[in-house]
Amino acid sequence: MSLSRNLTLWGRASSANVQKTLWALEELGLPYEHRQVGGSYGGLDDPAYRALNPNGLVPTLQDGDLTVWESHATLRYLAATYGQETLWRDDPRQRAIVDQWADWTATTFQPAWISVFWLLVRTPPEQRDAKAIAAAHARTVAALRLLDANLAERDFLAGDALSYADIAAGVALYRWFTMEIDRPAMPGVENWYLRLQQREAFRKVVMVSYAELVGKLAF
Ligand SMILES: N[C@@H](CCC(=O)N[C@@H](CS)C(=O)NCC(=O)O)C(=O)O
Repeated sequence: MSLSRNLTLWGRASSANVQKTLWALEELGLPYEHRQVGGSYGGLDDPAYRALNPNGLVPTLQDGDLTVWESHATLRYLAATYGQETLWRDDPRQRAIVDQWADWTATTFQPAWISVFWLLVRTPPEQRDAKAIAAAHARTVAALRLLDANLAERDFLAGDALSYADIAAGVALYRWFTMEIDRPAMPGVENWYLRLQQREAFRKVVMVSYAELVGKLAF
């Protein structure tokens, strides 16, 4: 396997999906160049960016002559290439569980919590829809209860060590625990959040202000 270690990450640091890739890069101690695009930085419609990512969103990761987009694909790539002893799981039976939580995050958990964030934080107060917020909040709590039950049995989503599934799902936590919402007690999730806060990469990348997103529906 060639380890080119010529990494460039494209995407604004305030994006939850970009934070996944950033967290993995930091967790693995990899050197990388960070190019802020998207949001108020713009640039996603530039032909040069579209040539890298025809989907026109962030993040996009380059490693030498490889370009990959979709945040979870970037996580899997970084984990498989640089995190064999840490974020990756070689045993297909263990990896199946990591993938289960990562894919569930993409299809179920993230759409729920991101909806709460959009409806509550990104939507200006006068445009907020209380019924829609309540419905998204209920979906998020239901998803968190699955995480909570799983985390009652183990320290991290797929066992006793961090995997890329914890990164995929864990980027939600700072926002969940700082939004003005009801939070039913969930000791498994709360202890997981405390455990993640002990990691420098999590504090640096995820526990950052989202003030620039408040009341902004434009991107
Ligand atoms: N499924 C994609 C979603 C990417 C996505 O929705 N990115 C958002 C930011 S979180 C984006 O690019 N928004 C436009 C912008 O930031 O200007 C992934 O996981 O990478």
